[in-house]
Amino acid sequence: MRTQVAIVGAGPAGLTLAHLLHLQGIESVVLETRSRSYVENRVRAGVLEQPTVDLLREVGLGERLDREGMRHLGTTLRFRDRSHRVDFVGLTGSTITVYGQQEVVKDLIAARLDAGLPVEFDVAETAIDGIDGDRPRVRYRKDGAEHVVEADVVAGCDGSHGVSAATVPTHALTRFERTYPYAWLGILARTRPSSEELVYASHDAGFALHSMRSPTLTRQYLQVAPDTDVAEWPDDRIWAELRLRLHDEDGFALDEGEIVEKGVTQMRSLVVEPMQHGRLFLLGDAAHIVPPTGAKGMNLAVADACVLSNALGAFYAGAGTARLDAYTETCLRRVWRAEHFSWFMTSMLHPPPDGDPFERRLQLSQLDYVTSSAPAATSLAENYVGLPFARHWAWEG
Ligand code: RFL
Ligand code: PHB
Repeated sequence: MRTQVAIVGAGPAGLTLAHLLHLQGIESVVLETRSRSYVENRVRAGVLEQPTVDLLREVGLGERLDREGMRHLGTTLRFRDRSHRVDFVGLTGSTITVYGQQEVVKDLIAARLDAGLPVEFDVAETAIDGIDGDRPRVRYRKDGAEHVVEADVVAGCDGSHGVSAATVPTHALTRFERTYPYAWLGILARTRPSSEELVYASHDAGFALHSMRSPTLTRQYLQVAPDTDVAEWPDDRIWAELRLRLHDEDGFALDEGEIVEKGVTQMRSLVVEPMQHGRLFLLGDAAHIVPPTGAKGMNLAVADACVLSNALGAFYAGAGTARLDAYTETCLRRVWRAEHFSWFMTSMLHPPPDGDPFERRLQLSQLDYVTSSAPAATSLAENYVGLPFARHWAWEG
């Protein structure tokens, strides 16, 4: 099989890229190890930045997002039992939209299938070769048969455990990495949200986040030890800990309901540089990981897809490889800003597991500052709602 762009992975990065390429008349093949129903039901991120929402609308994916997405004008930071609102609209003029990642993925898959373009689900043994030449290939197995896709370019959108980054010779990539001494226990619960906006709580007993997916479904997280086994967390213990950590002196009342999903997520920061090698480009979690506290991961994946599709648009329009050559540099500016913001939010909100009182006082001072100083609050809000991403479509000349 021959195509222009072979895309490995059907998460937000790969599916957004395929959609943006199609709009520019560029052909692609999308290969995904999991089934369609698995990727459409995988519970992950929930916050879309303003620039992500703007892009999705601009490329015809705004209809259900505008109907079902929950637009939030601000968020609450809670510490020392007091709530402090960060007014995104007042400080920046922008908002965020709560809309599950799997809903974005469903919309992207539907758009692709509606255009009569397939996604190859359930592929196995994906392997990439020839990235140093101008005819890279992706091999895979499906239904017992071997397949080969030959392309001009391979887009590695296969997340943090994929094969793409591992295809690049180790001496050609540098990894910048940090792990944190805690993890998140996440739940989905059938109950109405207890607050109109997200609540980030930094309690001495640990961090907690109250979030949501719909008017009847909440998504909530607790800081736990990295080696936590969910079996140690029966429902009663989870609700007791959420009540303790989310408490505020104004009487925040936490609604409880059936917990329909529980999982532990490790907290990690990682960037690989460069984000390209020969004809292979890395996007999204394949190139960088952020801890979820800044709600940036899915947004970065969409931003990378936007940059690469713009560069490929210029390349196929005969403008040469300058934009492709600049892919890493263009993406990394935004990536490192999001890495810093995610690290900053994470470090400010999670009390140190070793109980270090000096560090805890620094955190409380920083929380006090970002909720009482307008310039500090504006900086937090500007990063949270998302900085604009550069885009330039081939069709705009
Ligand atoms: P994905 O979504 O992991 O997609 C990669 C896809 O590649 C497939 N794959 C392969 N396919 C073919 N061949 C192979 N060899 C393959 N190996 C893997 C996988 O099956 C998968 O379908 O990466 P992508 O597209 O880069 O998207 C990144 C986002 O998924 C991720 O950054 C976010 O979910 C992170 N994240 C959040 N991001 C936000 O923007 N806002 C949030 O509020 C937010 N909250 C979160 C999060 C991630 C979390 N977890 C579970 C890690 C909250 C949590 C708890
Ligand atoms: C979520 O709703 O899953 C969510 C919200 C905000 C975050 C992380 C996750 O910072």
